[in-house]
Amino acid sequence: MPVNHTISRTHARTAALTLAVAALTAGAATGAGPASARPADGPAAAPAAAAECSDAYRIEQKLSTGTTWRMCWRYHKDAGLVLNHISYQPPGEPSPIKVLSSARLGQIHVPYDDGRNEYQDLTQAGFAQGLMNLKPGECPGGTLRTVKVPNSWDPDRPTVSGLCTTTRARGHAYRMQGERANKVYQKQGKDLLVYTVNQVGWYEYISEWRFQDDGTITMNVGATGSLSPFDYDAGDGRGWPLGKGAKDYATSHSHNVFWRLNFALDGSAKGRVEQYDSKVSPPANGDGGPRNTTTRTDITRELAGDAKNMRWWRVVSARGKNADGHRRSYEIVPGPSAKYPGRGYTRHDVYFTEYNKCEQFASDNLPDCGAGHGRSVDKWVGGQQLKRPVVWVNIGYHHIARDEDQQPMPVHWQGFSLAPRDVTAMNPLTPEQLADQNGHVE
Ligand SMILES: [Cu+2]
Repeated sequence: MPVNHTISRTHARTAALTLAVAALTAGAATGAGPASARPADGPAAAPAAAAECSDAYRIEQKLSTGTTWRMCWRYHKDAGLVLNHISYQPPGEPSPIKVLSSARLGQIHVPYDDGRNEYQDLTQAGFAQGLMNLKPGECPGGTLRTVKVPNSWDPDRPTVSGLCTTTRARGHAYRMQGERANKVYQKQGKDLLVYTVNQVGWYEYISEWRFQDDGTITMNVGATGSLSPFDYDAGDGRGWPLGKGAKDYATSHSHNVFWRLNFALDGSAKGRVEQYDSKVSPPANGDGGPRNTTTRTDITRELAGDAKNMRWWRVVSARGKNADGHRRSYEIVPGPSAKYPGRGYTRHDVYFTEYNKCEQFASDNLPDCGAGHGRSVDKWVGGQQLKRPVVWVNIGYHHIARDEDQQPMPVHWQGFSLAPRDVTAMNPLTPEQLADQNGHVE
């Protein structure tokens, strides 16, 4: 949130809004504007599950490939968009499979390299209040919903047309040459996208949730808008020169984004966490090739985890198995991350904490949780037994500005995925002709 703290928030926002409007106009003039939107779809069909929310707060999308995603949404005064009761129903699955009870951002921490500014965008800088109105062209082919912003600072805009749900082609879901040369099995994947744009100072964050027809969920935050005009002092004598010559130095900074996930696989908040590590050993005495040994560690107590080569985690259902008799699980697949060692809470890539209603934000936690209860996620890893694990994922991006960042700043993305592991017995998009190819195939 690169806005100088001596500048009033209102002033900064108005100025940034003007820039954003200018940017959209420029985009349209060069033919780079988004495609025009279709009329909104009619009301969604009644959900198979009990109504966990009213129609206005329900998102239900059957993708053209046959997979249906269902969820409820609400808008939190600090966290912004919250997705609840998320379920996945691939073709052939008789009922929705519950995945997450809640998913949202947990914080965006923005420290500047010169040590002079450090922002907590969700809890101190008005991230949720900065929800932006979207035009239909910014939600191509989709539906824009009206969001009531709780405790709106601006009485003139208590509601914002700010939530887009739409679908997008992903390219190949799979391709396979059949037994006969003239037979190719291929499918083009489709995704449901759910996103908002939130302005914080001069920046605009696109919070995107992507629900794929193969069960993968990908969450990304994209930062765009513009660099703050007040951060060209490069107070530490470094930064990167933007503009002619070497006069204006943009101060480098990090965006450390946290997501907070409450799993509810098969409808149960209980779940096991497992960590897998693989170790490659060199060939022994010229006998064969290198060997790779994978070991599982059960994470039974709260953990601050560090990503590592050939390490991964999964959350395993306490209740459900797929048709092969294997426990359903979701694997955490982190995207590229520049881990920022400057604060205790940014030192680890993933945190598994036992559910505590009071623990809401990864840093600068807002509720008063009582004396001695820390205010950031690193303090909540206290050795408690994990029965109802909450997963916090931290993905960092070190932003050293470049000439191309003006103007507007191209979107830079950071995020991670949740990949289904044994949620279904086979590829959920398997064509009928290959449905018997499960396990060893002769
Ligand atoms: Cu940045």
